[in-house]
Amino acid sequence: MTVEVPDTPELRAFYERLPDYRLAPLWTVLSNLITPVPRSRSQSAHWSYEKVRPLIMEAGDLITARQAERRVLILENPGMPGESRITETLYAGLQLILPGEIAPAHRHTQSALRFIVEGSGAYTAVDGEKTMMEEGDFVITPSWTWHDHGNESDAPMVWLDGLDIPLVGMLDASFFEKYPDEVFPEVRPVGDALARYGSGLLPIGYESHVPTSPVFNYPFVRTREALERMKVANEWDACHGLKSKYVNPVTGDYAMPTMATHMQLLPKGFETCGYRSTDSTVFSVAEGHGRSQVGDTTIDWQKRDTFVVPSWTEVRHFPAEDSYLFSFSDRPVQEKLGLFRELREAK
Ligand code: 1HN
Repeated sequence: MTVEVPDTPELRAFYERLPDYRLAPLWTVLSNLITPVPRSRSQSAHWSYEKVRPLIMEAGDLITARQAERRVLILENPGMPGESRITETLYAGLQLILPGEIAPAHRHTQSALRFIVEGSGAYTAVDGEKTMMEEGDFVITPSWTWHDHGNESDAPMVWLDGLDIPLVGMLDASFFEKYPDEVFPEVRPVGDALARYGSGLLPIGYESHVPTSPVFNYPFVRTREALERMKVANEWDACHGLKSKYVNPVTGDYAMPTMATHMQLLPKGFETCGYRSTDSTVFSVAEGHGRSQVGDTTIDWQKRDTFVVPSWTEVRHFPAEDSYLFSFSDRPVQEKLGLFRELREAK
């Protein structure tokens, strides 16, 4: 039974008196506050790397990494222009670091992930440990860790940044500090974390006191090798192909507390079934090309492109060749709060 909210002169006069008391009627806004299904402000959107790369390089001519602190072009969801967000809860951007440049050390409570889109051999340092980055690597800077980036190679490097900025903003929990020097002192050798924590081993007595994985680079060569080996079993998920989550080896949980990260392999000619979930998801094409149907929008994607699928919008993928898709979303948060829902098309 639907009852219309009445609109009378008496009610209108009543509403006008309420703001003086810092009050407002619920019944005029209730249907917008509590919707029967997610009514996402996010829209599906696609950033072709071919189209945005010239603008990123132009930014490289106009401002240095040092001047900008981070030289990034933000990927703004067209449903929320000016809000520096790609989904309701997440920020994304494409960051450029040119040969010889340094992006100075700082730390913040927002967690950050990097997915390397172009280039080879630049580094990110986290709390004094460098990791060299290659295309397709997934790199983490955990909340409140000192981090700086540098490019000691002879070519530009571009990566996709994913941060939980809007989520942390919503919780009013943002803290930020600059390190007094440009770079944080190097205290451990390159590769230490991966050897120590990412080799199917953990040092005896090791206890983690943070919710983020101690492995802060998941190299694409390893991820790809794992999925290529799994591929021979031919056990494809109808909606996802072969999709694996990046895990924290200490807990088996997602690698980051606020953002889920996955790599999926879709074989050439596979057509995924319709899938929707409450976690708006950002995809970056690590390899291959194809098409995705996102609600009413068709997206033709290629290697290095980024696209976003809003909450509760049906997605289907049609890879034209064997394709690797990296993706991230706020799924861990939703799961921990008991909010995550998904729906697979009945076949
Ligand atoms: C940040 O620290 C990085 O460290 C990138 O590379 C993007 C966007 C907003 C705030 C901090 C980085 C960022 C950021």
